[in-house]
Amino acid sequence: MKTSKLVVPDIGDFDKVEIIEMLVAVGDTVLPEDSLITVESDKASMEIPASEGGIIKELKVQIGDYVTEGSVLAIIETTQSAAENEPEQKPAPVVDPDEEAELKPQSPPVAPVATPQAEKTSPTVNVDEVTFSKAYASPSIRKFARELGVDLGQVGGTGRKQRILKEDIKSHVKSTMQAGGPAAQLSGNALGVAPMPEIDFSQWGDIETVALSKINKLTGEFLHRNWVTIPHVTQYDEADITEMEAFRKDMGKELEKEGVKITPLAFIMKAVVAALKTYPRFNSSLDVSKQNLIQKSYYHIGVAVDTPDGLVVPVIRDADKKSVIQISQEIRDFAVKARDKKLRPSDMQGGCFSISSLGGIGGTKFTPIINAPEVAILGVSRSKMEPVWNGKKFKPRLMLPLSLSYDHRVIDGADGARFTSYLSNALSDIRRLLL
Ligand code: CAO
Repeated sequence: MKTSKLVVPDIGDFDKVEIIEMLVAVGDTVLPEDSLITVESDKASMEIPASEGGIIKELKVQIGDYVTEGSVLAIIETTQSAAENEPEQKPAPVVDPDEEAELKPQSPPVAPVATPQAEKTSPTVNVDEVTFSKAYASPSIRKFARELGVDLGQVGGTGRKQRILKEDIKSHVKSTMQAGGPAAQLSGNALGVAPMPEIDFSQWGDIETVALSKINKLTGEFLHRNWVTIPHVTQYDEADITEMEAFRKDMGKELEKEGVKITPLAFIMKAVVAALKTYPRFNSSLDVSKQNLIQKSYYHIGVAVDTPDGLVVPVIRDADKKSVIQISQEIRDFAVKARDKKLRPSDMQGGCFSISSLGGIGGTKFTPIINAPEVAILGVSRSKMEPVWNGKKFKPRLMLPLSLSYDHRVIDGADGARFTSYLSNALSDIRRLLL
C-alpha cells in the first residue's frame, strides 16, 4: 500500500480552467483513466482522468476551483491490483467530442479517448443526433447516455448552467420506464405488464426440464417481436378446389411414372403470385423509417417447414417463372434439406410473402404470424368435402380454408378481403392462372 497524488496532466493551451463537476468522492475506487473531474474553459469542457488507480483518500479540490497543469486533485491509496492496471502511456484529458474541433490543444499527449465514433457504438433507440450533439454534457455523461440508449436532447440538466448530470439521465430513464416509453422497451417491459412469476412446477408432480433448440429460440424471438410490433388482422376465406384436386390427381398418375409428385401447395403458390401481381401492396415492406414502402418486382415465396428442431422458412425464388411441377419439386427438396439440417442461411432470405400450410396435418383455420419484413402471410388448412349451395341445390365440394394475416399499417381490410377473394376464385378455376 502506498499513497500517490493525482495531478492535472498536460491540458494543451489552457492556463487555468474551472472545475464544474466532481466525478469522484472520498472512498471511491478508481481505475487508471477513470474521469475525476470536469473542467470548463470559455471554449470547451473536458474530463481529467486519473493517471493511476486506487482508493480516493482525500480530495484537494472542489467545484469552482481553478486548476492548471500539475494541480493536485486527490490523494489515492494504490493497491497491488490497481497498480497492475496502470496504463503504459499517460492518460489524456477526455475532450467533449462535440467541442473537440474548437478546443484543438497544441500538442495533446495522446488522442482523446471518447471519439464521436466510439460514442456511436450502441444507440438502441431513435436518437436525434443533432440535439444529442448540442446537449450540454460531459463526455462520460454522453457515453453513459449512449450505453442506455437515452436521447440526450430529451433530458433536462440540473447542473450548473443546466448541464446534464448522471442523476438527470437516471431520472429520465426512470420516468420513461414508468411511462412505458423507449427506455422501457430496453428492459423488455414495453407492455408495462407484470413480469411472469417463476414457478416451481415440481410442487404439483414430476417434471423434466428440456432445453429449447437453437431454432426454437431464434424463431421464438422473431415471432414474439413480429406479434407485438405488427398490428395483425386475419382474414378468413375458403376456395372450392374440387376441380383443382381432380386435375392434380389426374396429372399425378401421369407424373408418377417420372417420379414427380405435385403438391396442392404448388398451385396455391402460383395463385399467390398472381394475387401479388394484382395487389402489389402485398409484395412490399415498410422501410426502417416507416415512412415509405419498398415495392418489390420479384416474387420469392417462403414456405414454412416443420422440422423436429422447429420451424424454418426456405424461400422459393422467382416463383412467377417456375411451373407447378418445378415448384412442387423445390418444396420437396427444401423440406428434405430442412429436416436434414442442410438449409443454408441464403435459402431462407429474400422472401416477399410466406405460406404456412397445415393442410397435410389438419385443423380448420388459424392465425399465422407475419414473417417481417414481409407484410402478409397465408395460412392453409386441411380441405374438406362440404355441401355447397349452387343456387338450386347442395352439391358436395372440396373446400380449402384460407387464413390471410396482414400488417394493418400497410394493408386495409378491404384489400385483405379482395386478396383472399382473388385467391379463392383463382384456385376454384385454375385456368385463370394462365391469364
Ligand atoms: N388439404 C388436404 N390435404 C392436403 C392439403 C390440404 N390443404 N395440403 C396437403 N395435403 C395432403 C397432400 O396432398 C399429401 O397427401 P398425399 O400424400 O395423399 O398426396 C399430404 O397432405 C401430406 O402433405 P405434406 O404436408 O407432406 O406436403 P405439402 O406439400 O402439403 O407440405 C410442407 C409441405 C413442407 C409445407 C409440410 O410438410 C410442412 O412442413 N407443413 C407444416 C408447416 C407448419 O408447420 N406451419 C406452421 C407454421 S406456424 O407455426
